[in-house]
Amino acid sequence: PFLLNVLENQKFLNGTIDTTFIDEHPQLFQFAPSQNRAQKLLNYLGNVLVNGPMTPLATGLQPADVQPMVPEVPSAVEPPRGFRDILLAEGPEGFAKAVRNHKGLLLMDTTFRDAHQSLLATRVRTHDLLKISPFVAHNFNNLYSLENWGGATFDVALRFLHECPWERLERMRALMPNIPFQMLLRGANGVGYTSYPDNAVYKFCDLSVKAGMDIFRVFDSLNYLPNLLLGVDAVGKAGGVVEAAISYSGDISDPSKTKYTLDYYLNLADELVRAGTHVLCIKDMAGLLKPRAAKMLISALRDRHPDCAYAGADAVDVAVDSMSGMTSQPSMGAVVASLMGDELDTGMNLGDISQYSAYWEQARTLYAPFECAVTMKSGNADVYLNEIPGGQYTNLQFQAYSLGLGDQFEAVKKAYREANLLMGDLIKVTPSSKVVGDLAQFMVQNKLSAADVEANAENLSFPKSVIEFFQGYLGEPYGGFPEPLRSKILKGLPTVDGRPGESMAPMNFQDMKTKLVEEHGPRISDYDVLSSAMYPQVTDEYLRFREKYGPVDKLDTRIFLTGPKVGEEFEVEIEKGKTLHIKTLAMAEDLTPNGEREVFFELNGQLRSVMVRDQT
Ligand code: 3PY
Repeated sequence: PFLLNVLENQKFLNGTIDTTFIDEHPQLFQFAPSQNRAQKLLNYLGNVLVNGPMTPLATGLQPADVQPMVPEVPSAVEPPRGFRDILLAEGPEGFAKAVRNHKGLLLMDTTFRDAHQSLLATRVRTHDLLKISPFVAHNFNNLYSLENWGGATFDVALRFLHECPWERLERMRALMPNIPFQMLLRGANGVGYTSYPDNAVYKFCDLSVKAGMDIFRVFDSLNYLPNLLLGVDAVGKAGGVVEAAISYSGDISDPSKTKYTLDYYLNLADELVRAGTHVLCIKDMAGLLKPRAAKMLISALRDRHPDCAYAGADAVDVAVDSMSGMTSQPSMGAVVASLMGDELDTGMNLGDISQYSAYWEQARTLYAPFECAVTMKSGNADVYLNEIPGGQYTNLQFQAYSLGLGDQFEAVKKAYREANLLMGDLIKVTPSSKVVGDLAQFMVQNKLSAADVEANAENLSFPKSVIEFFQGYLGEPYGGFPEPLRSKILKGLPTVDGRPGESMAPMNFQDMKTKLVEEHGPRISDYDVLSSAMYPQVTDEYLRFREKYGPVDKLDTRIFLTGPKVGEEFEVEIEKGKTLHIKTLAMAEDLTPNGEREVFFELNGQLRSVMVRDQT
C-alpha cells in the first residue's frame, strides 16, 4: 500500500518532489531480515532428535522429566523494598554504611552463580533462573545481594547454552528490582582467562552497570595489586559498588607457612581500602579459612579499618539448601536457623527458604547430566593439602572420571600440590588455578615428578597457559617467578613487565561492531561487541548458532538438552504474549538420497517438517 500510494501521488509523478533525503540515507531501506524464529526452533529440535544433544552432556544421565513447582507470589503487588533501594537512593558509600550499621548478619545468596558453577558445571539456564526470580524478589528482599553473574557464567552462557549473558542480566533485573545484584569480576581478566586492554575492562564494567549490575566482587588471581587496582577503578568509574577481594590461600594460623601471612593480607587490605573500596571481601575460593584463622584475620582487619564493611563478618556467602554443600557454599537454611534468637539473627524466614529450596531441588534434576554428585559424594579435607578451588575441583574430578580414570584424580590432586610449589606457591583462583591445573595434568600424563620437571624443563613442551604465565601475561606473583625454572621454560621468549593490560593496544569497539555487522547482520548490539571483546571466537559461534537455530534459550531445559519425545506437545513462549504450540509428530524412517531425514511437527496446529542431515 505504501508504494501504491506513492505511485498515485501527483507531485511524485511530476518529479517535483525532493527525494535527496532518501538518496542520502540508503540505510532506511536496509530492513532486518525476517527472524522466522519458529522455523529456526524446529530446525534445532529436528537436529537434536536426529543427531542427539547439540550441547555436550558431561555424563550419561538424562535430565528429569519434571516441571519444577514455582511458588506463587502475590500478583500486581510490587516486591518490598530492599537494599537496592538504599543503593539507588544513597549511592555506593551510603549502601556500604547501611550494611555496616545493619544489626543482624547479612547474606549474599550465591544460588544463581557460584552454586551451579560449583555443582552443575555452570549449566543453569536463564529460563530456570527467571522462573524463580519473582519469588526471590518478594521473599528475600533483606539479602545483602544476589550473586547472579560473572565468573564462568558469561563464557558458559555463550559457549554451551547458546544464550546472551547480557539479556540474562537485563531480564533478571526487570523481575528483581529491589535486591542488589552481585557479580564476580576477575579484575584485569574481566570475565575471561587472560588479560585484556584496559579500555575493554572499563567498557565492560560500564555496560554491566547499565544492564543492571550493582556490586562487583573484584579479585585478581595472583592478588597482583596493579591488576586489582585497575578493576577497582573501572568499577568505581562505572558507578558500581566496589567489593574488592583479598583471595585467601595458605593458612595464617599455621606458623610453618611463611609466605601468605597475616601481615601479607593486612597490607593488601590497606592498599585496597586506600584505593577506595566500598566493601572489603575475603574470598576463600577453596574453603581454606579455618575458624581460628578467620578470627585472626577479621578481628585484625576490624581494628585497622573500623568503618569499612567486611564480607565474612557483616555479610557471608550462602547458597539455598538444595544447592549448597561440598564445593558450593554453606546452606542458607542452616545459617539462618543457627542464628535465630541471636543478636546476629538474619530475620529470614525458614518457610520461604524451604519453598525456594524445593524449587531448586527439582530444577537441579533437569541438569542431571552435569551433576557433580555423580562423582562427588562428600566434602574432602584433602583440600587443605592441595588448595584446589571449588569449581576447579569438580572439573578435574569430572575430567578424570569421564576418561574412566577415577584413580587418576588422586594423582592429579597430588600433582596439583607439587605444581603449585614448583611455580612458587601461588594464590590459586581463576585463571592462575587453571595454570596450576594444566601443569598438574601435564605432569600426570607424562609421568613427571616435580624433580623431573625441574631437571628437564628445557626439553619439555609445556602447556601454552604455563608458558604464558611465566611470560608474565597474568601479572607478577607475590615473591616473583621461580628461577631458574622460569628461564628454562621460556628459553628466551619475551616477557611482560608490570601490568599486562598497560602495554596492550586499546580495542576499537566501532571497528569491531562494523566487522560483526558485516559477518552477522544488522542486529549486532553493543552487548555483542563486548561479548566479542571477551570471547571473540565463542561469540562468533554463538551468533552463527542463533542465526541458524533461533531463540533456543526459550525452550524448557529438558527439551533444550535432549529434545522432545515423539508425540510430545509443549509450548515455547518466544516473547511476551507470543507462544508457539509444538507437537513432535514423527521422524521419517528412510533417509533421502542426500542423507537427510525428515522430521514432522505440528506448529500452532499446522503441519510443518524440517530436513536434517543425519550425522549419526
Ligand atoms: C571464577 O573466577 O569463576 C571463580 O569462581 C573464582 O572463584
